[in-house]
Amino acid sequence: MERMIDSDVLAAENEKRATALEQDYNTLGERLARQGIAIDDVTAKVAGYGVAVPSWGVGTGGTRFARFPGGGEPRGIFDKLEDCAVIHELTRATPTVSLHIPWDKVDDLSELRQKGESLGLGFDAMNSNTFQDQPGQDHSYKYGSLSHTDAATRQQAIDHNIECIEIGKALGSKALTVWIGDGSNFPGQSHFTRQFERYLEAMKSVYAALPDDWRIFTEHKIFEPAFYSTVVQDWGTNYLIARELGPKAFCLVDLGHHAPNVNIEMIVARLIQFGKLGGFHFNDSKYGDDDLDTGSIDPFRLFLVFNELVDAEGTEGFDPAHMLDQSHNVTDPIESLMRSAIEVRRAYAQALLVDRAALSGYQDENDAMMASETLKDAFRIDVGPILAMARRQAGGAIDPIATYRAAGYRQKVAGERPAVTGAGGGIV
Ligand code: LRH
Ligand code: MN
Ligand code: MN
Repeated sequence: MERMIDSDVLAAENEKRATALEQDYNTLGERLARQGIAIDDVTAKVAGYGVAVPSWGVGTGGTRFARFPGGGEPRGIFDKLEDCAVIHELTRATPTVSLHIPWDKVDDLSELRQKGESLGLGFDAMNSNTFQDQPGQDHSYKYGSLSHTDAATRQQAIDHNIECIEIGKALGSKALTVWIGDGSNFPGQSHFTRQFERYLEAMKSVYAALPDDWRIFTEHKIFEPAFYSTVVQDWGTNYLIARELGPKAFCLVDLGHHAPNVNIEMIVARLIQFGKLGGFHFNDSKYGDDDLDTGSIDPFRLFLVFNELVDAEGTEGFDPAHMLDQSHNVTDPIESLMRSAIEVRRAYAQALLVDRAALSGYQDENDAMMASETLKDAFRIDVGPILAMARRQAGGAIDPIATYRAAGYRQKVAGERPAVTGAGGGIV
C-alpha cells in the first residue's frame, strides 16, 4: 500500500494526543452509559461510515468568478488521487473518489484503477458534464444538452453519459450522477413541457445503457446557470424523473441546491418513504449553491438530515450514496475536505445518540417541547472523542489537520508540481 503521509509523523502526532483522548473518551463513555448507550458500539458504527471525495474538490476550485490557485495543485487525475489518499489516510472516512468527466482526463483506465487500489481508494459515482462546452465538440450546450431542441445535440449529450458509464465500468464504479444546467433565462424562451419531454426521452436512452447492478442519480438544483427556469429544478421534478425512468433511477440531494430555509430533511424523508433517495452531495451554504465546507454554516441542519437517515436505517432497499461536493478559494482543499468528512461523521454520530423510543413517544403524545429537546439533547453532545477514537483505531489521525500540517504535504507537492495560473472561471 502506497502511503502519502509519513507514518512516523502520524505516530508522533497521535502520541501527543493519545492520553487526553483516552480520558475524554472514557468520560464520554461514562456519560453515555448512564443513558444506556455503549460508546464502543457508536464508535464502531462511525468507523464503518464512509463518504466519497469529489475529484474536483482537491484542486483550488474557487467560485465561478475566480480561481486563486495555491501551491501544489494537482496536475491531473493521478495527483488528485494522491491528494484524496491523504484525506483518507488521516480521516479514515473517505475510502472512495467520485470522478467528473471530462474534467478528469483518463487515458489508461487500468492504470488508474491500479493506482486507486495501491492507494486503498475505490471509485464512487461517475459524474457527467454536459453543462460546459469542451474544445472541439460538435454541438454547443449553450441552449441545453439532454433537453436541447436539436436532436443531434441531445444525442451528443446521451453519448457522453454512456461514455461515462463505460469509464466507470472499467474502474469498478456502480453509479452515474447526471446534473444538467439546462433551463432558460427569459420567460417564453422555452416550452416547459416539451423541454422536459425531450429531457426524459434522452435520459431513457442513458438509462437503457446502465448495467444491471448500476444506479443512476439525477441531481436537482433550483437555479444557475439558468436564471429563469431550470429543467430539473426541485425534488418534485427529480422524483418524477426517477419514477419515469425505472427502478435503477434515484434522486440525488445536493444540500446547496435549494432555496434558503427549505426543509431539506423533510425532502429526504419523503424520498426515503417512496424509495427514491439515491444519495447526497454534502456541502453547506448561506445563500445558494455556495459549496462551502459541510457543516460550516448550519451543522444543526446537517444533523437533522442524518436524523432522518438513522431513522431509516434497516429499511429495505435503503442505501444512499454519500459524497461531498465542495470547492472554495480561501482554504487548502485537502484541509477543507478533511473537515467536511469529519463533520458528516459528527452529524451521523449525533444522530445515532437520539433516543428514538423517547422521541416517538413524545411525538405520539404531541409533546412538542420534549420531542424537540430529545433531538437537541443528542445534537448538544460533543462526540469529538468518538470521531477521534474511530480514526485512531483505524490507523488515522487523532487530529487530521494538525497532522497534515506537521507532515508538510502541501509544501512537498508544491515543490514537485508546477504552479498554475488563476485565469479562467471556476466550476459551477
Ligand atoms: C452543480 C454541481 C453538480 C456538478 C458539480 C460540479 O452545481 O453541484 O454536482 O457536477 O456541481
Ligand atoms: Mn452537486
Ligand atoms: Mn452544485
